[in-house]
Amino acid sequence: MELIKEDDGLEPVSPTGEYFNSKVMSVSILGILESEIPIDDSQATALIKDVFLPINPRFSSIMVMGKKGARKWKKVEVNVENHVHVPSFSFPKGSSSPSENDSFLKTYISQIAMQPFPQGQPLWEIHIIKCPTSEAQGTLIFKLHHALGDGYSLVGALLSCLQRADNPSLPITFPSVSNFSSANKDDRNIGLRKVVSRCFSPLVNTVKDFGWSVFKSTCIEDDLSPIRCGSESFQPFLVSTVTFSLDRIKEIKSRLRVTVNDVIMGTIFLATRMYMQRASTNSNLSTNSTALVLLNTRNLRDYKSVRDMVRPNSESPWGNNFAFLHVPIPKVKPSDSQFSDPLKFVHEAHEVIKRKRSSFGVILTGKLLGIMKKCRNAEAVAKHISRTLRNSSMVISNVMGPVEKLSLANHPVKGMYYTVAGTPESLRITIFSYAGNLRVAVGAEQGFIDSELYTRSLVNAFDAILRDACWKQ
Ligand SMILES: *[C@@H]1O[C@H](CO)[C@@H](O)[C@H](O)[C@H]1NC(C)=O
Ligand SMILES: *[C@@H]1O[C@H](CO)[C@@H](O)[C@H](O)[C@H]1NC(C)=O
Ligand SMILES: *[C@@H]1O[C@H](CO)[C@@H](O)[C@H](O)[C@H]1NC(C)=O
Ligand SMILES: *[C@@H]1O[C@H](CO)[C@@H](O)[C@H](O)[C@H]1NC(C)=O
Ligand SMILES: CC(=O)N[C@H]1CO[C@H](CO)[C@@H](O)[C@@H]1O
Repeated sequence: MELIKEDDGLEPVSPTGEYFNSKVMSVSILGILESEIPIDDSQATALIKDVFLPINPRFSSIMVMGKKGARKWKKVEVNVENHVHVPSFSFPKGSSSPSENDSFLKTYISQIAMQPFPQGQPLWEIHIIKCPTSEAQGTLIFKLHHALGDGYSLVGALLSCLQRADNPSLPITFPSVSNFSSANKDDRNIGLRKVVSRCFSPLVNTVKDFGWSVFKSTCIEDDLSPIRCGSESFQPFLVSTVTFSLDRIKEIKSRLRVTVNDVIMGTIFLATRMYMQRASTNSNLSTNSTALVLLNTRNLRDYKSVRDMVRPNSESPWGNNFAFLHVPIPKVKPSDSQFSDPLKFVHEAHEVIKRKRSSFGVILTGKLLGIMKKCRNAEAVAKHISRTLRNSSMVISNVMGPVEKLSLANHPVKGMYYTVAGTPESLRITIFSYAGNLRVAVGAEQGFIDSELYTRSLVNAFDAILRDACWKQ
C-alpha cells in the first residue's frame, strides 16, 4: 500500500473497510445481473463515467496509508478501460449446448472471485459476458471490494444505475422491512406496557448471546461435517442459484405466523441437514453446526434509508454496518432420517432469530470489534473475523432488492443475485429479492461440496415445507 505523508482532508477508511482489506482477508461482493436481451456494450464507458463513478468518491479512490498508519481514501484519475473486462471465448462451432455455456459462466465467476484486485487502482471491476446461458442472453458482473461499502450501500449504488423497466421516471421501491422480518403488523407498534415487560428479556438474552458469540469465536469450533472440512486455505467455489416465488413464501409465512426470513432460514436449515444425509451415508445429523447470519445493522432500523442513500448529496450514512449472529442448525435424531417434521426447522429458526434479534448482542459484537481494534489493531480484528468464519459451518446473508422489474441502459434485467468472495468458509448462501422472486445463491467449495446436490436439497426442502404448511390439513 502506498505511503503518503500529507493526509489532511482525506476521507478515513471505516474500521470495517480496514478489516475487509487486510492481510488475512480481502473480501469482495460480486453482483450479477442477467439481461433479457444480448448485451450491447457500446455505451458502457460513457455510462460508467457519467453514472457509476459520480455515485461515490470511493469508486475513484485508492486506499493509502496515511500518518500514524491510518488508512485513507485518496482520489485518483480512473482509467475506465482497466476496469471493464469483456472476455472472449470460443466454442467449437455448432457444438455448444446451454449447459456448456452455463458452466463457462460458473467457471468464469469462480475465477474472478479468486483473483485479487490489481494494486494502485480503485477497487471495482465490471465484467460483460456476452455468452448466452440458459438463464439469460447476457450477464453483467460487478465486482466490488467490500471495503467500499456494505451490501446495502453497494446495492444502492448499483440500483442508481438502473431504471424501472415499466417507466424509467418512476422511483424504484423496496419491500417494507416489516413485511420481511415481523410476523404481524402489531410488532411495529408495541405499546408502552409491552416495552416495559420486554425490557427484562432482552437483557438476559444479550448476556447469553454476547457470551455465546465471544465464546464461539475464541473457544469452540463446529464439528467437521459434509459442509465443513476445516481447511485453512482459501479454496475456489462454484455458484449455483435457485429461485423461489415470494408469493409462495408469503403463503407459508401467513399459515405459520412467522416471518419471510424465518421461512427462508428454515428452508436452508432443512436443506443443509438433507444435504448432509445425502452427501455421505451414515452422516451424523446431530453435529454441532452453526450458521453465521450476517445482519446489516441498518436492518434494525428502516430500509428506506437506501432510497435516500442513492440520492446524490444524501445525508444518510454510506458505509459498512454489519454484525453477525450465530444460529445453531437444528439437529435431527438418527431415528428421524425421513425428516418427518419439516416445519420444525421453520419454527426453530423463528424462535432463535426472534430471541437473538430482540437482544443487543448484535450491537455488542460490533462494539467488541471496535474495542479490539483500539487495543490491538485492525489486523487482529480481521484475524478474529476470519477465525469466526472458519469455525462456523456456513455463512448466510440477505439483501432486499427492488419490487419492480428494472432495466440497465435499455437492457431489461431478468434476474439478479450476488455472492461474496474472499472469505474462508466452505458454504456461503446469499439471498436477494427481486421482482417477486427470491434468488438464493449457493457458493460451494469446489471439490468438497456438491453444489448441484445442495441446490436440489434446497428445492426439496422448500417443497416439503410448502406441502406441510399449506396443503396438509
Ligand atoms: C453458447 O455461446 C456461444 C458463444 O456466444 C453461442 O454462439 C451459442 O449460441 C451459445 N449456445 C447456446 C445454446 O445458447
Ligand atoms: C407488504 O405486505 C402487504 C400485505 O401482504 C402488501 O399489501 C404490501 O404491498 C406489502 N408492501 C410491500 C412494500 O411489499
Ligand atoms: C454426532 O455428533 C454429536 C455432536 O458432536 C455427538 O455428540 C454424537 O456422539 C455424534 N453421534 C455419532 C453417532 O457419532
Ligand atoms: C455440542 O453442543 C452441545 C450444546 O449444544 C454441547 O453440550 C456439546 O459439548 C457440543 N459438542 C461438541 C463436540 O462441541
Ligand atoms: C479452522 C480454524 O480456524 N479453527 C479455529 C477455531 O477456533 C480455535 C480456537 O480459537 C482455533 O484454535 C482454531 O484454529
